[in-house]
Amino acid sequence: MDHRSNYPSTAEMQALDAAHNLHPFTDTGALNAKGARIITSGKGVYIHDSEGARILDGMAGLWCVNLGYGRKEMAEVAYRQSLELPFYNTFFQTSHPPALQLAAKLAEIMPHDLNRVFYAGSGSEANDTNIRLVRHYWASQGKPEKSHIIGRWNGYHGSTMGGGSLGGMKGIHAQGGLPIPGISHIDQPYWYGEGGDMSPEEFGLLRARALEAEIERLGADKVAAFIGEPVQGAGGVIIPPSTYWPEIQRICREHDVLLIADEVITAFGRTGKWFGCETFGIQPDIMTIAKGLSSGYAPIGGSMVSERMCKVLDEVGGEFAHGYTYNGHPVAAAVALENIRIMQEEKIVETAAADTMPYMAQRWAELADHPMVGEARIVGFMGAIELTPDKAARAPFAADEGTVGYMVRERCFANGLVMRHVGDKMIISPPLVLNRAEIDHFLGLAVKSLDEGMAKAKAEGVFAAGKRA
Ligand code: PXG
Repeated sequence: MDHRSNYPSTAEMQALDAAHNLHPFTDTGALNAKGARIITSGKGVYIHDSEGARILDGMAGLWCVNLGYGRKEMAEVAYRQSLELPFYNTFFQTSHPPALQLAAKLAEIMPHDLNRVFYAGSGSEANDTNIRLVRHYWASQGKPEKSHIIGRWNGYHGSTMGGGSLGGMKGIHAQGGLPIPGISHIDQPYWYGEGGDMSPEEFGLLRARALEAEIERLGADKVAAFIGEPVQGAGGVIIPPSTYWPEIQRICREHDVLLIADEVITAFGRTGKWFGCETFGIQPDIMTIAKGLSSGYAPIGGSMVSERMCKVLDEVGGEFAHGYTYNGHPVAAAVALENIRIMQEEKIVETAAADTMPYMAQRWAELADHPMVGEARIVGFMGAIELTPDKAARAPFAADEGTVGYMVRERCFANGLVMRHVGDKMIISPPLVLNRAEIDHFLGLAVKSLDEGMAKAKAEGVFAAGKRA
């Protein structure tokens, strides 16, 4: 099939895009001067652009196309459900088969007692639900002042008023009056960048205990919940030291603070188990899901809520005055259900965990030998490399953060590989169906792009080391 045949020319599409489409997290003026790259189709782990280039998608879209592109069954389910019942709400004492069947399936596959779902259309919406839900939970028990929520600097929980406030991205807080009141942030468990001379294990404990200090500062009777991603994704694939999560869990339990695991990225196989909580031994009270829930084929997210919390809410919560038109949208729910069916039947997580993820881990580790790589870390299919001009010192570049990362990203894109940069970290999150041959292809392109990026950084005089902030 000619992927370009049904569309106007690239230049025409870029002109329409520039005139009318405001892009997320983008300097629109700068993008319009250059023109967006137009992605027209996808198959397996590859995407195609309007010029006919084939690109290995090392980011699974945006951390979400776990199943890979082009699965017919997914399209057929969406088609059939659209004919049968394209929409109905679940507000006024009604339900419908896709919403209730997906809810039951989720309860079946979720760890411990995360048995009930409050649907949303996205991860941001689900985290906004979480803010209201945990506050409602404590208020229903006569503790309205137990409402403060603690997140982490460089955490990402979406970009709505609530999600952006829970997250600790300073660039987001700087626009639009965030964070909203009643939310504060502690430092992240980022050993490579902030661990100094400590061992990762010592550092993990130190950063976990920052939560205890913050709870004590505020008073446990004022703190509703802590929220964290098992592995920070948008912050640059920060894999916490092994000591971190057990200590966070202990602190939450001892101070009666709810634990929200934001698994928008880590759920549905990303870390090698079905849920990041299983990889890291976390038992959250609430789990945020989205992205891999439908492999990105339809927009859907949700909050998984523990049976323990729901029993309390059933008894004393009354009406929870919250909901979205598209709660449990029938087409999106049917697509998500089909996604889980395929993942289970084809044992996609189990196969990746047993074969391709360990192979990728071995190949990824080889990147640490590259002269510009200070660390190569990976869990499941979620990895990062730290670019540095001085490996031994784990030094940053003297140039503005992201200058060299962007150069490598540009070389990747030109070479047919999507590998993102977050500052001077390169990050990956490929579809879970990536096979061994594709991993070899991936690594070949990554090394080529690193070599070319390093040559460019040297040629432009930005390879020098700077000081850590
Ligand atoms: N929580 C986490 C952990 C996320 O990664 C959200 C919530 C928000 O989900 P929605 O569906 O509202 O986008 C996310 C989303 C990036 C990037 O730059 C990451 C996300 C979204 C956009 C960009 O890596 N993650």
